[in-house]
Amino acid sequence: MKLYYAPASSYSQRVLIALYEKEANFTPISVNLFDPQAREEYMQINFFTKVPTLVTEKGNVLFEANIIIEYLDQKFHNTSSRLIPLDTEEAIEVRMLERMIDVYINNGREALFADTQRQSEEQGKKEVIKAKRLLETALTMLDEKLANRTWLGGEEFSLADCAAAPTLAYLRMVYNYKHFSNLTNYVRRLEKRPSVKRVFNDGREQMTQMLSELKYPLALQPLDVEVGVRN
Ligand SMILES: N[C@@H](CCC(=O)N[C@@H](CS)C(=O)NCC(=O)O)C(=O)O
Repeated sequence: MKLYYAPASSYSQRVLIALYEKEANFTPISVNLFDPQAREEYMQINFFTKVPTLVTEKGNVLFEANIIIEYLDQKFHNTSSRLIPLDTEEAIEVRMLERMIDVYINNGREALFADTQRQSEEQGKKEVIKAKRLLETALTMLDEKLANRTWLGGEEFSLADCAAAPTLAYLRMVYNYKHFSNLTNYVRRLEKRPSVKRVFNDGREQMTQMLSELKYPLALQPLDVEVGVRN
């Protein structure tokens, strides 16, 4: 199995977390999408030029982080951890939570991030306010669920947690969610998990550099230090 990825890419990180949870053997191939030639070559593998891409042992090419994780969960179904529960209701909830993270939290994060790169008089437009409202609705829902759960789907680490880890870590650069206490405690647990720690350590350098090169530079925010976060 080959994984084409970028260390700082949140969607790549979702898949890497799943691979480490499954203790799967794979060949990592880091792709530099900022290099025009590398981009051109990678387009032969993934027409959308997005990371991650998994090439299976049979040579099938899989796009989309969730689909790759679903494949890994079925392929390595004998391992102790099921990233998508076997129970139908639990599985559907895990998938629903992942969608909420992708659609409302990640989109909200992207809208707030884009806003930081605008002149102040251009910031806070209607679309950004709307995206922030949806983001906060999703965070409220997750916070309520986490009142009596260890992980998002319950007591087992799942696909939803693979999605939440990078999304919530990067969200802190542009939105301080410390007032959601259950969520904050959950993120603390999440970031201590060995698979997540490993992925974040490997991605930190590339992300730090990318953020420092922005027009209006940003920085990764540790969970327990509150500096320079604009809400
Ligand atoms: N829906 C895709 C999203 C993948 C994605 O957006 N990847 C980003 C990095 S996090 C990317 O490759 N961006 C490069 C580009 O758009 O040129 C998935 O779930 O895998």
